[in-house]
Amino acid sequence: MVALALAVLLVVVCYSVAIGQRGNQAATFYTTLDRMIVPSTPISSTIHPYDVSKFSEYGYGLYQYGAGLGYDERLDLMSADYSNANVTKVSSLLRFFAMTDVHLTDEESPAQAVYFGIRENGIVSGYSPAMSYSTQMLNAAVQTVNEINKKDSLDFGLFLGDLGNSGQYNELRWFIDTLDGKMINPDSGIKDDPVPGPNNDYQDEFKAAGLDSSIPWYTALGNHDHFWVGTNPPTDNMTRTYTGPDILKIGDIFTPGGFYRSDFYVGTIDGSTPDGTPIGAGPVNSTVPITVSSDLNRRFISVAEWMNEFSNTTSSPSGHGFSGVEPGFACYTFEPDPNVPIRIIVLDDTQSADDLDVDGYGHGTLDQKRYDWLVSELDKGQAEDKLLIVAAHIPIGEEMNGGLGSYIGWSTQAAVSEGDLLAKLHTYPNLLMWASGHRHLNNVTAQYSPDPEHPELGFWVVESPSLREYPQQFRTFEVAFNSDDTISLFVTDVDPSVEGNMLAGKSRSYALAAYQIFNATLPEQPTGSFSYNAELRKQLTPAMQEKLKAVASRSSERTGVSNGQGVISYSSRMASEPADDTYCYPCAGRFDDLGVSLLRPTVDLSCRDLGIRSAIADRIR
Ligand SMILES: [Ca+2]
Ligand SMILES: [Ca+2]
Ligand SMILES: [Ca+2]
Repeated sequence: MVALALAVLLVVVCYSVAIGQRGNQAATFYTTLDRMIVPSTPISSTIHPYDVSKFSEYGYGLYQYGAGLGYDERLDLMSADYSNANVTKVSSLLRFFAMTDVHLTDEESPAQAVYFGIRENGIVSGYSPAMSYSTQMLNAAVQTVNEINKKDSLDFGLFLGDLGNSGQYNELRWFIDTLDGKMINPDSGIKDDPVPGPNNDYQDEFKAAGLDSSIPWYTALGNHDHFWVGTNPPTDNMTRTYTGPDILKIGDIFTPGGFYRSDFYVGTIDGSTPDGTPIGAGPVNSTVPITVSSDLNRRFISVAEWMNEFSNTTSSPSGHGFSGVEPGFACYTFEPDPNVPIRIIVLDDTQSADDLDVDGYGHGTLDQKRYDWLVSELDKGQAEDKLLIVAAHIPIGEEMNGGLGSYIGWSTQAAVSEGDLLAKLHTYPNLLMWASGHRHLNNVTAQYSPDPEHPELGFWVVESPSLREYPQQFRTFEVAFNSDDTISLFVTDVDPSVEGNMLAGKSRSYALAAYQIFNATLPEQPTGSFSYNAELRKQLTPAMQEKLKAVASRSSERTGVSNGQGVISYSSRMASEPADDTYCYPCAGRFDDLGVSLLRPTVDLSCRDLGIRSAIADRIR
């Protein structure tokens, strides 16, 4: 105990020094480079996720801050004889943030999925006590982005889908209005005030900070943005329940046909209670039906309506990418900086409502039209010597050999198979990254070049974590040009600052508690934490090397490299990390979407075991 206290004291002292070293930069934020959340160990595992009042008594949701996590240097994609000796960063080309799986939730809706969280062996995506605090957590994250931007300006922001939880109009409006800095009323139905007075409970109105107006933001479509709780297109009857007084009835959605049955009331949250007590959930034959105050703002909206809503905004750009895009076709491209040859390809890789129901609608997919569009954009970007980033809700190449493929793996109904799509992507040397959310994980996966003679045909798949589930992080990205004409992509996890923000602080604590209750056996990532920061190296073609050399010389005049960010230290790299280049982190545990952070312990799944290299080699054969 004394040792623990000393360790904590030491950590605090170290921070004071670190803060002092920041000098006049007035930084009031911390990334996970600076410090990480260290959960305390719960003393009981018998608690229910809705026993909120007992959390602290039983040790749930408690944490301290511990040491920061340095960048893991990932040279996986480089040739075998590559030497990193004396390589330095020459220029920073682009900086942005990505936030995903925010899951803004109208917890008082009669058509969420509370029952699937509170029943025996429930899943956190059905119910988490943090779900009532989703707008407050987004607001805290936006404020944290603004602080980051003050120190090192960001070129743009990306939201990678699942902005709302269940395709409701009010959930989407809360999202856009929070980014716009409007008044937010996170209440629905009749007005509640579970703790009398302003600014002291999850239903109170608040003025959102809004994203700094210098940061344009863009968004991709997620499965939760246009399906019932991300799982299925709502039936007509279900759509009616969204705005009515009666609690939705449904069957076990994890069994065939369950979505169309009426075995359970999904229940809802009593928005008049301080902790958001679940009510009205359970089997139809043993549950007394309840009603709620109805609300037309809970209406389910189509993809076209969802896209169109982004024009009703006061932040830039109007439409947030969807302006002028064909209704319902949620794909577009943009170039964040006219001086930097990088193009972002925002792709809708969610399922369509008219797809066949093959174990739900949480799969990744492309129909022929979207695949053709993607190929034409990649062709164009390659021909124009642009570096390319695909931003899409669902990652690629992550579920190919895993046990969760039936729910969130690539669809068997897609116009292009996952293997064929990967093979196609490996024909574009300018493809830097496929950036995604969906699985609520921090994984970074090397998609190796199929041709050892051309390492530039490899690219990175970078997943960003959810703002709903612990560890409730977002990522910053920096694209940098190096002295040996390679590219480094720095990916950094950020915990939203909750200091001085009681409601966002509750969200974090409750999300941690929910994690500890639902997923108590989830192993920590190999870094010893749930965060993952990395420098991802990429080889360029000779043509791109020449092009970026010219850009970098102009850019270094613009941004400089002597701002303390230019020299990256790897001294904090964990000694336990394997030294060979075939490892990666995707497999320590996984979150099954359907929103779902349902843990399925994955025992033997190191990347080596998954055999990503050999899988690609097999495809080439
Ligand atoms: Ca609410
Ligand atoms: Ca209410
Ligand atoms: Ca109140």
